[in-house]
Amino acid sequence: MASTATPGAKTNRVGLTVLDYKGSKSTLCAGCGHNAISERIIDAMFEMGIKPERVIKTSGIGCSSKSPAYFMSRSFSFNGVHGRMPALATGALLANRTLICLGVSGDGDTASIGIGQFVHLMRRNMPIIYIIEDNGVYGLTKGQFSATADIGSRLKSGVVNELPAIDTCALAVQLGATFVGRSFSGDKKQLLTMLKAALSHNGTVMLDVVSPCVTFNDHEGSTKSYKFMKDHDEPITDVTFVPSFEEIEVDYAPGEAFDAVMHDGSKLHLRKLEEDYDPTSKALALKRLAEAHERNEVLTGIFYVDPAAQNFLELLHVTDEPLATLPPELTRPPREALEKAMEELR
Ligand SMILES: Cc1ncc(C[n+]2csc(CCOP(=O)(O)OP(=O)(O)O)c2C)c(N)n1
Ligand code: SF4
Ligand SMILES: [Mg+2]
Repeated sequence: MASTATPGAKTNRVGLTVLDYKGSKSTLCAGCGHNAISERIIDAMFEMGIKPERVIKTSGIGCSSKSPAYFMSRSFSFNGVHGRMPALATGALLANRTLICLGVSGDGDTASIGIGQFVHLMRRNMPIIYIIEDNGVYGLTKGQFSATADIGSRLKSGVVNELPAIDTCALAVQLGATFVGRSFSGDKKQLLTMLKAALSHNGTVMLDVVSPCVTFNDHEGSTKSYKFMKDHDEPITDVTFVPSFEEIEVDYAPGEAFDAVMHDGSKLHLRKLEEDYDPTSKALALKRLAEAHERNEVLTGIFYVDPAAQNFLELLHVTDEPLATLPPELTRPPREALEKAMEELR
């Protein structure tokens, strides 16, 4: 579909303007971190020149899960049952492997009701970009603690969370996701770069994005507030990403950098802010995440990446031609084949 935007506006490599990536007007609260994430998704898709019609947006239930309505109206979208987005996304990708799947979830949707689906998605290395818009509460149902709320965190009412948080990044690394990072909705540059790199990855990308809920969890005593993130954000890697269609020289500092060539030829450059940090080591990623919790820091950046791992569709030898568009004679066995099979069972 051609661009519908004003003539003369800046276009990307597929001839679309940023307006072609917009969605409906947001009904979320003004200042909600989820709105900023939607904006970064629009920018990343536009800058990467992704055709909106190639994208399927999947989500569960929550303010976060409503947000796909507010970007990329021209894409496919399925707002499913609470915590069941992984099953939806898996089905869509199995039916049509040419789609780019962007899964948007919340910390409640993922780490509470959806934890069972989440863990199995992570261990399959399904090619999906899974974003948790993480505010530590169930925003849509008026701000109860979720399972990512930090121990000691306090609600406005004074209630203190006495349970330890589930670290979705540590879980994803341990279970087999091949691109795992954390960012902050208020860090435009880092989040945009991570989203662009995610679009070149051939496997599960799990991004936990701290996204303050201004209505229920942005006060003193919350560990998911704008102020807390400004004071405790500790980047572990500085991310630079050069898409395959851009020939830009990046000045790499030898010994302090990690470079990964993604499957489409794009380059992911991680400047390691700690000299001995190796983003290909699961053990190191888990150790640093655990240490960060002890130090009350929120570690951000890409913690773990494996650009060469086989994804789930490759493992299953799914046909190159999408199952959804294969002709019936290839997907439906003829009557004789069925009769022969029945005969063999007699
Ligand atoms: C099966 C089911 N159980 C419970 C609910 C109620 N419910 C709606 S949204 C939600 C939690 C949303 O929290 P989160 O995923 O963190 O999204 P946020 O609103 O914070 O962005 C709950 C428990 C529901 N809709 N369906
Ligand atoms: S209630 Fe919280 S999470 Fe929901 S839209 Fe408002 S600020 Fe965002
Ligand atoms: Mg939430």
